[in-house]
Amino acid sequence: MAPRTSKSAPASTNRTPTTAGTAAEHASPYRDHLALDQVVPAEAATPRERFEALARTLRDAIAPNWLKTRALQDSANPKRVYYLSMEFLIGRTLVNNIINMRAESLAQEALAPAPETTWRELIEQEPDAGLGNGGLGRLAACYIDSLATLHIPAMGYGLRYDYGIFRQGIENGQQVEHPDPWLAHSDPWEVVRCGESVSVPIACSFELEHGVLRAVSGGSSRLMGTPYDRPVVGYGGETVNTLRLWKASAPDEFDFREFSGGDFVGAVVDQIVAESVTRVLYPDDSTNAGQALRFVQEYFLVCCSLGDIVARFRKQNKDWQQLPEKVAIQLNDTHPAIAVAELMRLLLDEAHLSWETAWDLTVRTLAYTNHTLLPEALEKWPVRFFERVCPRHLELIYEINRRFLDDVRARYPGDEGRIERMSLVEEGHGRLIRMAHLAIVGSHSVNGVARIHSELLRTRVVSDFAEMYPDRFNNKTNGVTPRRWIQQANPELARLLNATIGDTWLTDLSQLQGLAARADDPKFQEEFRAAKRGAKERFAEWVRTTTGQEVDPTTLFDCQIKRIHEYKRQLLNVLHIVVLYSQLRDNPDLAMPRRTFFFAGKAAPAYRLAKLIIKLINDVARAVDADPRTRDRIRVVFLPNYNVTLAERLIPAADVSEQISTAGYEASGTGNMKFMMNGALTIGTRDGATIEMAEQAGEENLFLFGLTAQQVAESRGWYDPRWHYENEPETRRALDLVFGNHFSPAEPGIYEPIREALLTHGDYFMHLADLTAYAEAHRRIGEVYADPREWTRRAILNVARSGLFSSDRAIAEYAADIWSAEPCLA
Ligand code: 26W
Repeated sequence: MAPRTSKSAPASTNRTPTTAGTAAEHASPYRDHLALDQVVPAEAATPRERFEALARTLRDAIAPNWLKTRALQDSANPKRVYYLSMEFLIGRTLVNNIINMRAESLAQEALAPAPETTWRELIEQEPDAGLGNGGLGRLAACYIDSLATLHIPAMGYGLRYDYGIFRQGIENGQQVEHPDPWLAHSDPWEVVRCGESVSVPIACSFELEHGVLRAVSGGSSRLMGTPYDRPVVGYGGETVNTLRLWKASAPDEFDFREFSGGDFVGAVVDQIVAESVTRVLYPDDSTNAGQALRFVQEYFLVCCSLGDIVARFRKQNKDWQQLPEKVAIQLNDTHPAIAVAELMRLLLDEAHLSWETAWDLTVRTLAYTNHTLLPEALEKWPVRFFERVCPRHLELIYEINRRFLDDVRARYPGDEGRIERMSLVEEGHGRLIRMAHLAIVGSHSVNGVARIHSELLRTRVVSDFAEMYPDRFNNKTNGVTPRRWIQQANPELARLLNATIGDTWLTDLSQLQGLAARADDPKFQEEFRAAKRGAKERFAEWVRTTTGQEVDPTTLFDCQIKRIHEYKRQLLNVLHIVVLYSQLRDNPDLAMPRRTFFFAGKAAPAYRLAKLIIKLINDVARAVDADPRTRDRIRVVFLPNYNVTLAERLIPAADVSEQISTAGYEASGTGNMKFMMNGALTIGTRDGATIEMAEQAGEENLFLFGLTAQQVAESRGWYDPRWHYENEPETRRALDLVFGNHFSPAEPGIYEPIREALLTHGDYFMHLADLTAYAEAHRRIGEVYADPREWTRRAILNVARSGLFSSDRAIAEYAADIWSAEPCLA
């Protein structure tokens, strides 16, 4: 494996051992890395130096297979899959690579005889790669793991942001955003490929004005995209694919000097301006902020990636007609949808194909996944952005639209309303390009991410398109990788699974079915409970050491962890907690298991109401804690800075998973699946993939409640939240506490915007409509939890029936139905 293993290598002789003889005895690639890269003796290395040395050691083991995978794919010339995404929320890599390389012993030997604490300390050195906002970014990370595990020749393409999603601090109960300089230390996984840089034309130039990037028309410029490659190790380590992230900079010094007339200072400024294109990830989840810099980011990702893809295709194939047989490009939401125009540009302007041929190849190569039904999240870009940045693409989009609308007219003569609805261009004060329409027209496949979501997409959001192109529309229910979300996050459960059903579940999650027969087995139940107890104790210990807060692992752990958004209804959860708080104050004898309610999640920095909900959660937490009647019965904990690593810590410890979105609004959810496979029971609405989870597990093994998507839609006309306030005493009492400043005595009126949203503006997300049913579902939870055998039985059945929600299953479906891609193995 690793090249530098020789005991007589110069490294070991150059070292000055603290104890004579130990150096030769312990010579190892790991020690060599400490000595040669970090230039420290192993005994004196800091945790960070140990982390880097171990990561390098592992990379040495990965590199030969990375090369082999590339060589194999170069010679076999298979169909390749390209996953284009503005976000890859990969989190930490070290333990994941150890697992997928099956290199546990290598890691143990490297560190021996270091104690367990050294190992833990080392792992903590790696920052989370937070290159995403939430579900869409994390899904991309699970999918590249599965693509490699299934040996599919594939590449992820994204941006190498200097600053990932902000670090969330909580001050006086409020969210404060701090920058996340995750690359402050060099990253041991990435390999920069300067020789493969590409050049992206921009029709304008840019200026920095008070730190803000401004497009200036006139004067064209270029951006250079430099690829930074990260190995994506499939389980078993045989296939190592690549995640290629682009960094923006000004073209090389020489060009730039010429461009700026030998103005050295000007050239340096231009360099800074160019680099700001990949400086920071936009932290908006599900609202389209419409910023010009974001538009340039999307354009930059597409141009760099398509240039690269087409160059690779041309190296191995002479005939352009082969493109759809050799290349599948998946668009992760509309963020890279300008690929439709860029691929047309390449085929027309560079390959000189006819329009008809170019269009046929484009549509057969591209496919689009939609991830949200929220209208405010659908991307529409002002025409003037295209005029400034990429006028040729605008010209192409207009021509695509002209031909498309001709087809619509031919099919529906005289239906001008339909033409207006379907046009790629929205007319108004400023014309806008509808990116979802562009993506649908330019792709042969359009999919949603859970059955109900695909159905709503087809029947409500883009029904005109589904009518015109019925064969394009399909569903691909999301999945998550069991390597990270069971093996890595929950080693104790993983050991129990291995001992019970063997370890084939790691690559065939349907094997978990084998647990169902053990659901009533008292011995297995006890082992299962022990694993959960262990995870809860470890989590409580972690909370204590990192935040100083005490949480009691013998209480029921109830968790809602996800982005903060009105449709996800953290507010429903906290209103129910206020109901309980008020009941306990009246009746301290109320029968109910002791509960700890965990919340974690970030709010978009400009989303005022979401930030106010965080503040309310923290204020309620404080009041519950201060009252002796409630303090020992319920606790509320807001865990700051939710990220992939925090999810890995908390999910194994969860008893209850909160999936309580207003029905019809959560496209799929993927956290719901992670909780299920880790033995939490779900309290949830019939929304997203939770519907399919209930179908698998049996409805009786979840706590479903509330309006269905259809009922939500039907009651829009007449729903009146004030009715609930006036007729439901518990609802009224809870709201009166919140809006009567009980939780905010020092800041009276602070919750006025929440009151307005709920009672004046009609409670769009129907919190009050569902509150009573939600409280009733929680009461049922309390009852079942009081019976550990019944609770454990249900938890085991949930794990046993979670196999469908593996990303391996999802990727196998994409490969078969959309990409026609096959495994490529030696
Ligand atoms: C343009 C701003 C913007 C940014 C991100 C708009 C929309 C988004 C995403 C589409 C939001 C997102 O992450 N959607 C989530 O995707 C997951 C993976 O498919 C689903 O499981 C979640 O239900 C969905 O909310």
